[in-house]
Amino acid sequence: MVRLSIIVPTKDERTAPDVIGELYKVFGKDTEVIVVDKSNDTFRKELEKTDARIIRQESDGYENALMEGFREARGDVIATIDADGTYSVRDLEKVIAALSDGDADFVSGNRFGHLKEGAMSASLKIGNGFLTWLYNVMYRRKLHDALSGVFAMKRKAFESIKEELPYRAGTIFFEIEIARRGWRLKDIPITYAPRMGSSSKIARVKPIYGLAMAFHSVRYARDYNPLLIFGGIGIILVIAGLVLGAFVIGNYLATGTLSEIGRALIAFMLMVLGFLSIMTGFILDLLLEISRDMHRKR
Ligand SMILES: Nc1nc2c(ncn2[C@@H]2O[C@H](COP(=O)(O)OP(=O)(O)O)[C@@H](O)[C@H]2O)c(=O)[nH]1
Ligand SMILES: [Mg+2]
Repeated sequence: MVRLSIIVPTKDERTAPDVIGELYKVFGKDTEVIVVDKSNDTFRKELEKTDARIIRQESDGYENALMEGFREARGDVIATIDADGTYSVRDLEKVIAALSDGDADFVSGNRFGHLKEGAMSASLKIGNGFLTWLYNVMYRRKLHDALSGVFAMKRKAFESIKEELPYRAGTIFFEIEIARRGWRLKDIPITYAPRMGSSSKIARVKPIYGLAMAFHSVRYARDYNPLLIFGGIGIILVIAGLVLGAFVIGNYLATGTLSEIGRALIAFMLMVLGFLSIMTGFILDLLLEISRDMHRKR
């Protein structure tokens, strides 16, 4: 019986064979290590010298790479670690151990726990912080780092998202899908070291990748947390309507004539739309709650 499967996504990483060697050293020879490889021939040859099973990735991107590896995994626990040498295998061991605490079905490593000097630029820190905050608000979670390259989950949690088609949201793709199905997520502090030798492979332009992540976080929360989305939009519309309305009334009181019919109509419309949006949020929230309840009872 395979108890643990570790998926290693790699794209031209010089450090990959060392990471794989370390995995066998820490977890033992019987561990299932699956490398999902998008490298050129030079790097491929080095990978083939290791004991890991290598899957050649035909699709693109980190998310597809992990999904392909996870689908092949046979372990009761399914985990991943990046091949770029920025994470420690000992930390992956801690993350996997934390799965047995009984309070989470998905555990990731929080890189802000022990962030080494030069491991993350100031702008990436801000970007990661914002995306983690957004994720937490949308999915009502309490992660400290939503974009870790080290995480582990129970097989039953993965089975529930197995058929999902990955979208470009990095680790957040997995965290969104896991959260939407009601599993418990947490993270524990780990060490994150600077990348040595080569630059990031995950996206051509990281700010655009970040925007895609933010978009997906909100997009999928619409089905998960409609009250927050529709309620938030509704409140903004109502406030805009009230401000415009106050302006029209102020003018009327000052001049004694109602000269701004157009503005008054727009203010009224904004408030009605806002009110409808809030009501939509409540109704969708209620329907979602009912459907979750039925799901639970089945
Ligand atoms: N198979 C595969 N691996 C990838 C791809 N993009 C990135 N990786 C690997 O995924 C891990 C994380 O990527 P990295 O460039 O370090 O992202 P960063 O840490 O966010 O800068 C590394 O081991 C990369 O080699 C891809 O398209 N396919
Ligand atoms: Mg990296």
